[in-house]
Amino acid sequence: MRLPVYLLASACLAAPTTAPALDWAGLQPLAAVASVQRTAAGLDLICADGATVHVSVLAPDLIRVRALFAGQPASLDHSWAIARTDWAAPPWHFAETATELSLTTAAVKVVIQRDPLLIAFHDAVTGRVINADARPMARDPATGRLAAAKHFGFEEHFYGLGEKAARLDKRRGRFVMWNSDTPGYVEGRDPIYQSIPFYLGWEEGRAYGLFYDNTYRTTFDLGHTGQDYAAFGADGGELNYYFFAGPSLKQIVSRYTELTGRMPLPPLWALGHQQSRYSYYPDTVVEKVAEQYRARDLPLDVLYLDIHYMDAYRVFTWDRTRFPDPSGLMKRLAEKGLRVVTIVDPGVKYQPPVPGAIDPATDRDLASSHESYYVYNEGLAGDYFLRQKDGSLYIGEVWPGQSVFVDYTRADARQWWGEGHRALTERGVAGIWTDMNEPADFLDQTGERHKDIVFDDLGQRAPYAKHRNTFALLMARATYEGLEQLQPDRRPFVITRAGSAGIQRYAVKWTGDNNATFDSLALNIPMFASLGISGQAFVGADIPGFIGRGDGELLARAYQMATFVPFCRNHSAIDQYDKEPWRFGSYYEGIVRKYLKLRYRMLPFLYTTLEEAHRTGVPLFRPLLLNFQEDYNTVNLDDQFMIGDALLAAPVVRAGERAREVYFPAGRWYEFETGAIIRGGTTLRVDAPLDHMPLYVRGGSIVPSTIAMNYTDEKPWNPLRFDIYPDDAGTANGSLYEDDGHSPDYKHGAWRRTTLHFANGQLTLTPTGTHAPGVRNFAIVLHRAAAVQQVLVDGVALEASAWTRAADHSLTVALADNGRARQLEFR
Ligand code: MIG
Repeated sequence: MRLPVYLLASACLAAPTTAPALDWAGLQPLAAVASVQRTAAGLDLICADGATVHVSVLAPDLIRVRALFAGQPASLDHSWAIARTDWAAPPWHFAETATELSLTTAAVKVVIQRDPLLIAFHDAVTGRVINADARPMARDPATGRLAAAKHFGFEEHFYGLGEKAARLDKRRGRFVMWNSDTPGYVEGRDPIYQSIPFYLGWEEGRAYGLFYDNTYRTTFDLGHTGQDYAAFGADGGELNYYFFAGPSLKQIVSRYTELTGRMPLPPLWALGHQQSRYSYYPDTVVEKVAEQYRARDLPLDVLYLDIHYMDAYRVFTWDRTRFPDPSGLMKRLAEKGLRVVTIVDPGVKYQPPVPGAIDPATDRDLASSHESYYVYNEGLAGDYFLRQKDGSLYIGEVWPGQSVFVDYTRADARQWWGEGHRALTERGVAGIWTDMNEPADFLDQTGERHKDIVFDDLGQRAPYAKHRNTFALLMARATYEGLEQLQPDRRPFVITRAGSAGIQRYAVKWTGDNNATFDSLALNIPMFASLGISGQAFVGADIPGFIGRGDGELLARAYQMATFVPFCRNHSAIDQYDKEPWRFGSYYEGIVRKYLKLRYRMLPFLYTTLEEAHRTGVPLFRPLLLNFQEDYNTVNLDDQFMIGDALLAAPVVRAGERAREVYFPAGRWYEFETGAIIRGGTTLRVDAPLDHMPLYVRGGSIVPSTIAMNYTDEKPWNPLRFDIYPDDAGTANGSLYEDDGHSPDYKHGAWRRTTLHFANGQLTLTPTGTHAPGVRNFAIVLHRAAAVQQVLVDGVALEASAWTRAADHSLTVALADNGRARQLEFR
């Protein structure tokens, strides 16, 4: 019997790896500035050695620096990461002295020292140095290696870098970007699946961002090797970075996602609970899972089919024995309110046809493919597969055995791959799960065996070293664009493991093969928070963990945390114990049910914060620092998080723990379950029995919610509830975003936003937009309302029967939604 490969891989790769230090030997610094040319967008510095450095202004707070070293081969000024290139340079002015040049916008002053060539970014208003070169940028002419070094602040903290198995604050860390299949990773393992070369620096409350737009193997040394500098460098490509002047973290993330693109809105059901395992088959087992969910009154929106649904792992086929009638299966599941997401791996079985065999004209996905495999044949005919320098096909090994891979840098290959998903969508598949896209290869997980592969890359014939990290991005792009074409009336749902900068435009993210352990659960918080501030707002991890068995306690704690994690999916490895919510007995199942019901009640809030992330780039799952940027107590807070501006969760992430410390930033907080008030600016020890996750609402919030349900479109949001939690000044604000939940019409204005403002006992509720949610009621809940004697709606006093008081001192007013602005007064 063959051992599961991930176990083999984890056995030999389990030890945390240490990234190599940035090696300055052989690197030649840029020469001094010899002359400068002003362009519409900025400055071109010409160095004494013939190098040029382009400093361009994209926005007042966004500056691009691109160095082209002497003797460096010319390459297209093109990046697969960048979504926006049409920046209109805002006003800026230029000044020079004998030793310095400067370029000043409304936000930032870029000061360029001529000799040696050092760039410093100053706050244009205060003059404070935001960030400055510690050394001139450098390149090794022999190898093409590049490096840049910045001053490392004694009080500087670092964030971002996408998916890292590391804590929130990256200070003193060293990280490498090289997409890697790392099953069973633990804290410290580096690199893992994704490469997002974007970090944020924070010093005394003020932040900046830096995106090193380079997809080669890059290294970030954030004060690890020494405290002389924070450095970054790459094995090749260009020294090309974008500097975000800040000082607001939210503004930086917003700009970064303007540059690299924002997450399109996923369908509402993507926020529903999802169940997977490696693998559910045959179809009768899938239906049993569905039946159990409904019989047990456990919410579920999505079921996953892992690699065994395919015919011998051949992509875009179905195993006819296990799934004789996929369309029928999906129809029956749809009647239960369930959708199906199927896995799609990049490896295409290398299978030259048996002589004389021909592919059938129809139902090719269901036909026997043992003699001829249409996907291989078509790919070969189109010449879409990756080849090596000598022209031979690259043949690696993944689940189907010998396999070839697509060159997704080619538009025609992407189009073809996207179209291939028809085999799934026409049977009723609702979303696509792209796995193994680092790309994984059982023959070699390091990339060494692949180094002679050539990518078309807009005709540049670029090396593998440039494109390992873009592979998942471009495969996800092909998938997303394919789904858009196949189902123009629906929002694509694509989930990915690997990725690089810009991946959020095409796919949501789960954190791969985590462990069913408390350590792994604890790591989720800094990982999701870091992914969020690196542009990926829709993230989650396998619940309660992919590898290992876990137990009821872990399951309960994992679901408590996942209540407010965007992607909420239970999954388990092939040879592991089952992990569906009922597998550990009714006590734990009851806790899971309680929290899943809470999640569905909170859908209006989750969807509203999701839309905010789509529109602004600011993620829903947030480190406290993002909301309390000046609060030093949040710089390395790894075991609490916020959802949007309003909710603070402090899940238990340690076995056996039944109470924990919670840090409350300044202000008023409400305990979610009791409405009790907590004065912030302190750390408190709070009770956390196994059936309870400490959860709080920030005073000053208005939180939308609705009734519990078992799948997202089971019931309309009726009544729609708004909880008002006044701050110390008696004010509160909030909003609700709604649309049809599944079509792309939201892009063309088909939405409704209700804004709520509460002050001096008066609530105004103002809907805008064209989406019509239908007939329904509001339940308006004012917390700490013991003193209220009378409620007026649009100036008319309500009968006492129209409002109720609860033991937690809240007062609830029932009200029909008449589609118009409303005014409530609490006297
Ligand atoms: O080497 O498709 O991360 O979620 O169940 C294992 C089988 C390949 C890895 C994914 C995991 C999935 C599994 N895949």
